[in-house]
Amino acid sequence: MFESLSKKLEDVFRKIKGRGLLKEEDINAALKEIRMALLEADVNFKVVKDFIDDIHVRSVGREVLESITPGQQIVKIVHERLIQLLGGSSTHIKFGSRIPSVLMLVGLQGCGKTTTAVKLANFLSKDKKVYLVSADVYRPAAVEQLEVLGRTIKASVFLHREEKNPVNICAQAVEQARREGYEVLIIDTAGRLHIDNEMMEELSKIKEKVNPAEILYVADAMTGQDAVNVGAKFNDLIGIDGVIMSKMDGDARGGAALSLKAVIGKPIKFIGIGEKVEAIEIFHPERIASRILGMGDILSLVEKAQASFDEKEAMQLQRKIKKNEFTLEDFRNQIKQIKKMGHLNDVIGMIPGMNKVKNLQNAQPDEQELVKTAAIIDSMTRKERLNYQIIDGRRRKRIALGSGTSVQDVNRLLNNFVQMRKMMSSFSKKGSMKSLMRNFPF
Ligand SMILES: Nc1nc2c(ncn2[C@@H]2O[C@H](COP(=O)(O)OP(=O)(O)OP(=O)(O)O)[C@@H](O)[C@H]2O)c(=O)[nH]1
Ligand SMILES: [Mg+2]
Repeated sequence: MFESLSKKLEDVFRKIKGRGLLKEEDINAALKEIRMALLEADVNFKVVKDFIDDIHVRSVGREVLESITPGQQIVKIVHERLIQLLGGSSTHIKFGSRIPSVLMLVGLQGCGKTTTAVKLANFLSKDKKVYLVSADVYRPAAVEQLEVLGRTIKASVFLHREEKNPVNICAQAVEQARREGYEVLIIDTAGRLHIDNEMMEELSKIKEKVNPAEILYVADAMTGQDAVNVGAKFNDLIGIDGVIMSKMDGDARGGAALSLKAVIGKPIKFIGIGEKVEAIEIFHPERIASRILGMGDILSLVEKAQASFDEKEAMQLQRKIKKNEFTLEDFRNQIKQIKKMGHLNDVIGMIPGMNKVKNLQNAQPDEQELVKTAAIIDSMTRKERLNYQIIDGRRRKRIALGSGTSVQDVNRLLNNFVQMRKMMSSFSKKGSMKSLMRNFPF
């Protein structure tokens, strides 16, 4: 699921992520591709339109275009919007105050109601006493199916071989559950091929009779937009409280999951990810969004980078460099910032332009070297840090001793620093400050 969408989005982002400068045309081109990718993933076209319009508005603002990492900013915006599209944060079942809390599963034939009822019972039984009942009197083996599946998780199933009225069956099950001290009763209802009046009437009657804490619509992810449209009808006709999206392990394109909340306004609460009774998970919008964007931990790195590369500080630094006032103290602060971001090697790929510079200077920034550099600068007096020119031979010896390095190390650092300053001021005169800033301080 989502693989194809994920791959396409990664391709789009690869093109813009490493770039320091983005024009509005670049963003529009990227958004066009994102739009195509979403439509191909079978996301509702209206949902896609709103999504793209919204991202467009957020992306072409000055904060993004003039930031030091515009591509990353756009990935972040898309990520945030995807999370929203998927419902924001995870929503749990509300059990209410009645005992037992009745959960009613509804949905079309074969969408996975019976399997989901047992999965949910298994999931909830970790801290609740759960009872199951089948209200399907139409399909001959329906009750047995629930019974057999229920037995695999040692769940109790209400049995009613004589009663043929689904509403009565459910009412009796509630009574029985109350008598036996069950906290939750899950009703597995009968499915139909299509929504019809008879089905809805029956569900309405059950609802009226048992007053469920929640009605959960089981949506078959494999059926794409149909699952969304059918869900909307269920919601209109009997009202649903949430969705359990089954068969998320299949090769569905993901459009249903991405459209449901926006179209129906009801959250996905769980996902089914296999045929086994354990194959159910709480739905986490942020995790799914990260998975769709193939980012894993990258997002937190973006945040780290943003926190460290304070825009205001960067501007101040830029002014200093222009005036050739960049000091050893500024240098040390930059090293500290880099260190704040965590392990250097993890961060390197994150800093746009870093790879380019790495090749340019043919020197991989070395964590050890950074530590050493910081130690040497720390051993200087403030006066020395603000004016490197006063650091004579005697001072160099003292600094080496204080930092546990050699005079050669101190000499090398000072030479590099002077070189760097020269390079910076020449860069800044050529007007490519922005790209230099992004490569700073290597
Ligand atoms: N791969 C996969 N298969 C699932 C999942 N959930 C259900 N299934 C399969 O889908 C098929 C139908 O599941 P059921 O639970 O019988 O569906 P139902 O909605 O109860 O069907 P009816 O009672 O006939 O309306 C079964 O073969 C299940 O094993 C899932 O999350 N992943
Ligand atoms: Mg069933």
